[in-house]
Amino acid sequence: MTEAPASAFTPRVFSGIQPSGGLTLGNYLGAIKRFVEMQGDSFETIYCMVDLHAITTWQDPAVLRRNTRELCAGFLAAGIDPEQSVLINQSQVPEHAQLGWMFSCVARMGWMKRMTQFKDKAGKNAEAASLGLFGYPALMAADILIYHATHVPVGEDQKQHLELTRDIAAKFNHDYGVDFFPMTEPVIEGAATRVMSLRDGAKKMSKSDPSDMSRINMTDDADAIAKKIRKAKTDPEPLPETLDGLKDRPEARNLVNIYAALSDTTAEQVIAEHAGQQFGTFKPALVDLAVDRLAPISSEMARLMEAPDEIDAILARGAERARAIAAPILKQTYEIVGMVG
Ligand code: AQP
Repeated sequence: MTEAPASAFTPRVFSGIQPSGGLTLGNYLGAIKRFVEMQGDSFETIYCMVDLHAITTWQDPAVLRRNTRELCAGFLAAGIDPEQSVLINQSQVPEHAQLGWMFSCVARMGWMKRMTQFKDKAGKNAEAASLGLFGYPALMAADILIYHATHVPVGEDQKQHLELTRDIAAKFNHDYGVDFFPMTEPVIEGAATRVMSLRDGAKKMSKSDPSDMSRINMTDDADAIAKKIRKAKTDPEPLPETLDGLKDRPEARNLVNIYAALSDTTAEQVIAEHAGQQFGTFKPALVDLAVDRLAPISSEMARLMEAPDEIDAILARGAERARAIAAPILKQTYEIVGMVG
């Protein structure tokens, strides 16, 4: 477990997930499972459904509402305790967007143009992408820094945005001659910081991939999980004796990483236990493990989705607790910048 180092700032964890689709195994292993592990005495923990980020690409309102509640159900079912952690949806805490605007004025165009996720998501038609999609990382910096968060557990794909968050904090502190925003540490740890598509080992597993067979959804039942793993792209070779032997075998490496993360061990240990096995043997073992770990989460999610009022009450209470931290930080930011109020 990550220990909080001594610092002038309260050790505080913030992280978020977009309700832009159903939760995937990538979101679970790269983010939510880590969020659960960071709950405890070392940190205050704040976890967020970043609905304002989701609308950087068009969302059907009814689907967005459902996805936000389902994401909250996913957090709870995976083990986030709403008493111990503050659980919120971003739009109920307006300070995120208010600080987001300030940071849009701190971040430089040149920095934003280097963001690879914008290039990936905008694709060939960048001119038609929303201004929000381009400015997204400034709002993400605000999500984190509105709480003076010191640690942010994320998957590998968010590393560049976290570097930008530090750049924004440093420039703000420098421009106004203060030591106000912390240099947030990314926490990118575990065996599955980048879970890849089950159809293409060069592509990240993603909730918006058009192929449902490319991902395991946290709402998939045992049959769907088994079918997707059985059909996952692999190669004809058996598993090697050492991890080095997986260097040029991205699909095989991905399944080993998933196995390691689900069983709370390392890829090295998985190889040590399964060396020489064909995928005809390894895949059924992975199916059993995945069903064992994921089925309780999906059935609890389904149960929670029967009680949307309970979810809404948890989010309303979370917003109250979050605003108690965020409002004074926003007020001080305004004072530093010179707003009369
Ligand atoms: N494949 C992945 N492996 C490990 N971690 C992942 N994360 C996402 N995909 C993987 C981590 O999940 C957190 C939330 O991500 P997000 O939903 O806010 O945005 P994203 O990274 O853009 O996720 P998706 O699934 O790819 O969404 P869409 O398809 O809407 O773009 C982050 O910590 C991320 O690192």
